Amino acid sequence: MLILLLVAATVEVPASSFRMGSDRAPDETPAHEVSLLGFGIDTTEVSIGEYEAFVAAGAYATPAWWSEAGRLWLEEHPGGQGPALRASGRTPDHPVVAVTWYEADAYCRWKGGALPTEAQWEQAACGGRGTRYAWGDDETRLAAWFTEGKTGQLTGVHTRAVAEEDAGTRAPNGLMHTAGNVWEWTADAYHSRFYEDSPQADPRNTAETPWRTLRGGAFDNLPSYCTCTHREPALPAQPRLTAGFRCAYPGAGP
Ligand SMILES: [Ca+2]
Repeated sequence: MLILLLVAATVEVPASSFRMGSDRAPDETPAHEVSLLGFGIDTTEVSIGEYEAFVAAGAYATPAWWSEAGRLWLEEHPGGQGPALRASGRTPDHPVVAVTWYEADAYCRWKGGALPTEAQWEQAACGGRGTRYAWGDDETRLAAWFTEGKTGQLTGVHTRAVAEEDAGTRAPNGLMHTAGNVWEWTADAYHSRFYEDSPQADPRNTAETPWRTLRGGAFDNLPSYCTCTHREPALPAQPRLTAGFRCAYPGAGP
């Protein structure tokens, strides 16, 4: 008898309020109350196989699936970084990397969703429990899970498969690899002082800044980069070997 270990495709996050941010870093302050409509979010990071299915469906030849800014980017980069760099020697069940914000955004549109806002990502990962990580505050779980890297020097793309069980680092709602593995693009423009006057309901920073926000840290980062609240600015057109994404969906999911 074949027994399959199934990972639910999406996690449903009901309408909720939670305390966003922290007092640990200037761009995470002030911690503030935020309310969100219910949404669905991918349980795992998007895998190489999932992304290449998007490519095979005509991603780079179908401008209608892209944002206006994405279409401008697409004209200059008709194939993205290519499948070899996106895979970087790994099997298709590992998280896709080397995709720009524009590509991640287009993929999520194609799936019927969008990149999660920073608030959605933070709520889904830590649920306003006030802990540093999805599972609590114990950094050693992260150290046990990521045995390579942690030097700040990128020596290779040392990810784990997106659905590989991870020694107690899942969020209580089932979300996987919010801490580490790969950074995850969010919908928000990055501004270090956004929390000082951000909207209380379903916030998303749409300001014209050069930056977008990455969340969650990657395989080569120290645990302090992998907390639920850490915010990392990144240029949307810059592909990184340490960054991927997951998608969010209106309502309960796709
Ligand atoms: Ca991650």
